[in-house]
Amino acid sequence: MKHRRAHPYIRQVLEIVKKRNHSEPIFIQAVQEVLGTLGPLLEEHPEIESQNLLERLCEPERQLIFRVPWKDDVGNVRVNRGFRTEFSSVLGPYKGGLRFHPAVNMGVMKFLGFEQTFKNSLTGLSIGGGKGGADFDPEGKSDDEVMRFCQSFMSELFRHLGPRRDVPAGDMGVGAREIGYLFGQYKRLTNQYEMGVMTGKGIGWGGSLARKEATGFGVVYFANSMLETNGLRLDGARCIVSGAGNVALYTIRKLQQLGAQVVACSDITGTVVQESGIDFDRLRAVSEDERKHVDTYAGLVHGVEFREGRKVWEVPCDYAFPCATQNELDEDDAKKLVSNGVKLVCEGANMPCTPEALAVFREADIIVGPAKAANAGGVAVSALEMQQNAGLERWTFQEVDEQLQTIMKSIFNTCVHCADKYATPTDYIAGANIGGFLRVAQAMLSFGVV
Ligand code: NDP
Ligand code: 2IT
Repeated sequence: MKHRRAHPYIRQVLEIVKKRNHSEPIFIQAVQEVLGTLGPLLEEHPEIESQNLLERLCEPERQLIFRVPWKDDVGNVRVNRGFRTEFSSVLGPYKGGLRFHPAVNMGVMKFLGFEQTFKNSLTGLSIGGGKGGADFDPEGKSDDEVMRFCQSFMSELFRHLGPRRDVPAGDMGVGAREIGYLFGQYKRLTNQYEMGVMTGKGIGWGGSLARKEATGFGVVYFANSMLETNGLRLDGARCIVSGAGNVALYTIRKLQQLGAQVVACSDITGTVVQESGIDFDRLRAVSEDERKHVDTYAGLVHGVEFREGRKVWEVPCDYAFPCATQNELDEDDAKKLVSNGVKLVCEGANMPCTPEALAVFREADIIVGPAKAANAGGVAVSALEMQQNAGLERWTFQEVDEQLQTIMKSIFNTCVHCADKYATPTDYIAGANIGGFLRVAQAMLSFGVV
């Protein structure tokens, strides 16, 4: 492995980042992972150090924290904390999803905003990086409660948004229903029908066809490029996917369309194993329509084994797709996967593998598709949604899907090119970090110290 030793400037910036963000280990993890791969650039580009680009890039442009009061169905007044990290606007308006999940805090928002900045850069499109959300738990909430929460959340956030300022979308716990309530409140407060202010909208009111499918489909397109390059195939392969939400569902869908056998998936209740292959339509209905979990799916479908509270990684497979959440795949999970013969791991979720797990994969020469490249299809199609909104256009599913494939291919080529030039040919992690960084860095240099 070339160039893994930390350069003194990188060490110095890491020390500053650790000190400044000592209560946010998850943010430090994300920064460490990126900065640890940028060393080879420093000799070729001395301006990175002389203009102190790395320290500047590790500090979000703006961070918002706000109170979100709302009333539950029995009349209690509840309070949540809302966030928006406006990380970088050098390549375009802040762009990134909103997450409603009890584990949300500023550190999580910052790690996601940081990752988003590089991811959005990799797409080649004009989108900056941001992320937001709240520590609101949608689990068990009624439709009315979710609506009131979204309205209260937007009553503060709206003043910071705009099609050329900051454009949110969905993430964990935020799908079409929430985007509808949020957009409705934005429209009411501003008295303007600004379609391009949010993405992931409903198809009838400014949404793009294929946005719902885009992240999962993109993950599989990216995996397929890695496989082809390394002389492997999806057709007939045995795959496992963690999660059963938006990204997991459409990863499963595309894997099956391309001839792979998806034998297991999971959620917070546990893992389902189905040797005959997951029944996509039933799983989609349970998860998307009914908002229920894989334990319900297991009760409905024949030939399914339900492993309560267990992770999916113990199920033997050729290729693994972590599509649930950060740090869901740790060192022990990685060792289990390797001993069961896994050949490729492609990250659908943001930062799903711990650094220790990645070290196990590196040691065992497992191909890893890094999240910021592999899951960029979602935000890429969000940018296509913005483009359609700006031009009052409506593209067919096929047109959007074709553009998605082209974008994923181009992201893969960037990763290969940068890995080849600055690391080792299959180090797609370094390739993605470097490729994403270079475009942001060049724009920052052009703008001066601002
Ligand atoms: P969803 O809320 O639709 O789904 C999340 C899924 O992960 C659910 O099935 C959830 O289960 C499961 N899950 C959450 N935590 C755990 C856990 N600790 N163990 C096992 N399962 C868990 O979110 P998305 O599918 O949208 O997002 C998934 C990941 O993909 C996130 O990391 C997100 O940031 C990332 N991502 C999403 C994009 C998008 O367009 N939506 C784009 C790019 C990345 P349960 O319902 O039981 O809690
Ligand atoms: O993590 C992500 O890339 C997303 N949640 C999608 C962001 C977006 O703006 O579509």
